[in-house]
Amino acid sequence: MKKHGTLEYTNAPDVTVETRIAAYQLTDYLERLGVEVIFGLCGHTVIAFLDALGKSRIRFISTRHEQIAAHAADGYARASGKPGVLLTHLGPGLTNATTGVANAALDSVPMVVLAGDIPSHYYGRHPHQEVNLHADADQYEIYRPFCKRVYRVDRPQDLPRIVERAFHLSMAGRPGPVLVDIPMDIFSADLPVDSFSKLPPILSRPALDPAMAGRIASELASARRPLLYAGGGVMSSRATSELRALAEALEIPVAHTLMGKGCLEEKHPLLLGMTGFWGTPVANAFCREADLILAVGTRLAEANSSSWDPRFTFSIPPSRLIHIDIDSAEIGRNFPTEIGAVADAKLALGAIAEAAKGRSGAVRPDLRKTIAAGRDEFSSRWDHQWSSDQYPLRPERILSELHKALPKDAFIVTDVGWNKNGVAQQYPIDVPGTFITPSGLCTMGFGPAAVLGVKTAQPDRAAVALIGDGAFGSNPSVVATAMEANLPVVWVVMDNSGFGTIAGLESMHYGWSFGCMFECNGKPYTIDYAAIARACGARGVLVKSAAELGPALREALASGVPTVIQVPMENAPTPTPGHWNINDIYRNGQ
Ligand SMILES: Cc1ncc(C[n+]2csc(CCOP(=O)(O)OP(=O)(O)O)c2C)c(N)n1
Repeated sequence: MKKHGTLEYTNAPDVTVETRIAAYQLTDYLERLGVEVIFGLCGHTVIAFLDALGKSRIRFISTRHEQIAAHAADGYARASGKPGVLLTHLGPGLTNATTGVANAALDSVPMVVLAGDIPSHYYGRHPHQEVNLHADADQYEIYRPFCKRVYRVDRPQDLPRIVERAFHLSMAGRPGPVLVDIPMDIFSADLPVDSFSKLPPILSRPALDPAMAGRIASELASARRPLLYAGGGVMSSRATSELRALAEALEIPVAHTLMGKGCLEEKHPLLLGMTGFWGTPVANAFCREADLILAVGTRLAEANSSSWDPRFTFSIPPSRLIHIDIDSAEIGRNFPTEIGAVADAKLALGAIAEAAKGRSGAVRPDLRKTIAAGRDEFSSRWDHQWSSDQYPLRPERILSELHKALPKDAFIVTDVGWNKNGVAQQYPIDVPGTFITPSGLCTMGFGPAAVLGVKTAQPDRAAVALIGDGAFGSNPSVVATAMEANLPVVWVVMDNSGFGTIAGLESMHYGWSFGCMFECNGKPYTIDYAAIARACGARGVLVKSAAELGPALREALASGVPTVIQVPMENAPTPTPGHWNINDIYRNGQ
């Protein structure tokens, strides 16, 4: 017979063990794993867990929409190096979070999603809020295409093992999200007190074997125009000093992807900049003309590779490609690859840099001068705009004021639109890891929410979200969350009264921006986002001249209060030195 707090096993009926409710054991375990914070939103399926969470040392940051919680968990993971943890209710709670979890997946960000589900004894009866049109208790399948693993916990005794696996898998190999779908009765089940005893293993990352490191170093040393190409894997494995050591040992220029920005400090004489559609001409030209490219921690994705069109960024062959990535599936997908290696970027670059010691690379006496001239030529096209006084502001003036006002180690979190493209192309990032941006899924709505997680992870450093009005308008409740969680972040809203980037694209091809601008009764529709912030109890500033922006930023950073700075801005496009195949697809029928 079952007594309170004890459990009799059917296979060992004589043994009575001391038990404790699973939810309390789970939060104890999460504490032991070092979980400091969980982002999420409540529902009847998770309040048993919330009760335990509220009595634990773990912070719970409650958002007004699950997508915000997911992006915040993502931002937390990027800024802390630890898995982000997300809590959702079943059905609409879980589906609301999909975009944020998929965004983390496409950027290889570790995350554990704990989702409530229907009571397990109601499997097959299609209870309240269940997704069940193709199978019973099926909601976890929604996450399959973008999670490394989706678990549904069918028995209480499986919960400890599955949670341990989820944390392990989220970090192992290529990081990413793992779903643990928990029927609500399992939170309330009794489990023997020592159920959560197994911790995830300390992981050794895969290294590059010394023979291969030597071979790659020798190939780089004997190439005439070698190039290093750094992706997000270089940043997430904290491999920037190894990258620099290799580049300097053999005097090799470095280009990078969107997520690789920050791999070398901006003034480094071997830094070319970002490649691709929104990249820089000099980075694209060096990539095209390289005889050997060592690509590390990148999937050579479309935007960074100018839709793989050999006329613009990579021309492989005749360039030869060596590709190192933690995920074997990425190697050889888009370009013929001479050598592929599955390894951690830090260990691999460290080993190649070590093997390069004592060797010398191709003699290119003018290399640094050519790079500097290429960078200067490109920046001369727009750097005069950095001091433009025009109102509504030029976007470049917004970057210049940010650069003057922000400490070097401040986080700059972008969304999609001019903010992402402009920062990646034109804004100096000197401290690795301070540029946080959505790359793979490119989710509008990421920036305003991710900055909350970044600030949670790094409360002593400034965190600014540079975002469009489209993104901010999609979920302004981030301000309420920042107030409740006491997160003094700054949102700089680049306000062009529309989905500006897409408006510009449509206008370029079709001569108008139908469906892309904010309008009311045929007139431009502008929202007072600063007033929304004030209504939430936060600070809200509407900038009325270019000169006001700098002081507004400094006051916001000093205030210790969440602040929205709304900056009316011209919808000027970012230069596009590369190519994007979509521009070959559009056809104007009239
Ligand atoms: C969730 C989502 N919906 C749609 C898009 C397509 N999209 C890309 S950029 C963009 C416009 C963003 O507008 P805004 O935030 O105002 O920035 P701006 O382009 O004006 O700089 C849109 C809608 C997207 N990336 N994500």
